[in-house]
Amino acid sequence: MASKIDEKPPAKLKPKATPKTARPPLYKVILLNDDFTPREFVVKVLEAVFRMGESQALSVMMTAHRRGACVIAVYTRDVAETKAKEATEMGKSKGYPLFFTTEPEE
Ligand code: TYC
Repeated sequence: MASKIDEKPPAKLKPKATPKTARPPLYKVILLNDDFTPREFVVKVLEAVFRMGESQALSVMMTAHRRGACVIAVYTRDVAETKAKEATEMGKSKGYPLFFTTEPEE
């Protein structure tokens, strides 16, 4: 009777070209400052589209206001682009130049 000890070790598997653990590339959504969109409206958009609480939305809006831009969140490419477009559209529908862009994360 063959004992466990005599069994051949499992054949080595070829490593996959893309390992199972690979994560999809992520994209930042960035809020750009402008001189016309009312602060309260920017806060509303951040709450509605990016599910922020009021205090986080206020602090993100003020960072963009003071520094010119603020990274809001990181998502897969599709989600980042959809949210940036939706948020930009909310401003556009009110005649504001509010703008959200996306950029790949390093
Ligand atoms: N700078 C705008 C104002 O003073 C407010 C604002 C803040 C607009 C952040 C855009 O991303 C922005 N009314």
